[in-house]
Amino acid sequence: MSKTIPTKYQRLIMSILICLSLIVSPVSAQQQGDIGYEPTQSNLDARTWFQDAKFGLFVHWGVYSVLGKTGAEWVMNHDKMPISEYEKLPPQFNPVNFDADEWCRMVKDAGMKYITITSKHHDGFAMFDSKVSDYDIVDRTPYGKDVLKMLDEACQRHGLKLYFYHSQLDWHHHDYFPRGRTGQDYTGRPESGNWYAYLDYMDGQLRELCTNYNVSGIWFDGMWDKLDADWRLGKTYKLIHGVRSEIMIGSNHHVTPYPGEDFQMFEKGLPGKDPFSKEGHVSALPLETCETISNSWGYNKDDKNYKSSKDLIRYLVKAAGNDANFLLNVGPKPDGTIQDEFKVRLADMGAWMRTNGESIYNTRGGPVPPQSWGVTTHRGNTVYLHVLSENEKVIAVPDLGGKVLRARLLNGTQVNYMETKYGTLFEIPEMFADPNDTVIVVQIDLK
Ligand code: FHN
Repeated sequence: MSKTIPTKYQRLIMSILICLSLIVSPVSAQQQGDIGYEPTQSNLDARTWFQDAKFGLFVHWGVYSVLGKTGAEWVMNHDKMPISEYEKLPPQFNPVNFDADEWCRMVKDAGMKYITITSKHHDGFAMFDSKVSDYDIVDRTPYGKDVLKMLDEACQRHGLKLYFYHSQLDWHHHDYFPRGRTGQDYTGRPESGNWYAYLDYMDGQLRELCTNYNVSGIWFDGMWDKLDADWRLGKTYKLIHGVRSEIMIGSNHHVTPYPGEDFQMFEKGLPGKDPFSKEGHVSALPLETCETISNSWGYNKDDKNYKSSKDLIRYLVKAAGNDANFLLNVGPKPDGTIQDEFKVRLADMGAWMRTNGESIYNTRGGPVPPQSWGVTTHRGNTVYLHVLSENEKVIAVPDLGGKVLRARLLNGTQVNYMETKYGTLFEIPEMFADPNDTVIVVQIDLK
């Protein structure tokens, strides 16, 4: 019932297939990732922790928040701002109200276990104290402090794990050349550059992030800008795992994971059903789906399209029912605070998780695939039926993998059921139905 890491045999087959593909593929071996990668036990343990954690906060925060307008973190490309214009933003970025402990308290109250925050987005601006560039928060803003270091220390105080979103795509660096689909002529960069010098620069910042911070994973994004380029993934992935093998690597490239990647993410959709996947392939790696509360990742004061707390709770439940984590995003304001519309929804999710978290945390998806009435999660011989369709009186559940021994609600209320040769019928206790998600706890006698 639980998702398995590919066996050595499966990995060997995968490596052979990748090597065969290199014979016909012009892209270098490096592009194919860290061929022959074998996760260490500490990395496998990190994957298990991640899968048990289920729920995290995504944070898109950068100098673009100063404008806080349509385009948000894409405003440079959206408004075709030349670098000379965009570089007027860092001197205006002064998040004097940033309180890392307050963020961590909000995250824990929401029932989240980790934070994934932008160390560098496509604009190329480093939200940490980098020594390989002065285009960073310490050297270019009046605030002058390393917010990632402050957040790292707060996460350790509050028992949260920290992951960094790092953009491989860079609209500022002159050596990001040839250009990809974005960050074209408007930036004012010369029509020349040394691509491998850019990758060395990117690897230099990744080494800083993996060495100087207690980071648990790197969430790459932006390869899609020029997917056929030689991204030298093997070297980068070896660098990261060489610092600490348990640092998990994921990349939002929307194609089948490459060797060296430790988890697979999906954006704005459940695994294999998101609008971006080119191959729709769901791997055997730990899975995560990410979504916004409004329609914007970065701060956009004009975006009032907030999803309801109910929809967000159900998204978390459906993610768990698809064996995936839910990474829910906020875009902090330029002063370092998080808007009330986001905080109230996170608080609502935390209240629901305090009552129902047993059916989410430390579970895996299934045993039955998503149904018309909802999804299931399980832990050992306990199966949780998440009834999402409202006003159901009875639901029919296919084979649960064993005889049903008893069924109840999380509040202990007995649930009547009848086993048939087609599966089991469960009666929903009407007075205790939860419009967000009615959870039925089923103990089964594992065959
Ligand atoms: O271009 C980025 C976007 O700004 C945001 O970071 C999302 C989050 O997953 N990823 C890319 C769009 O697919």
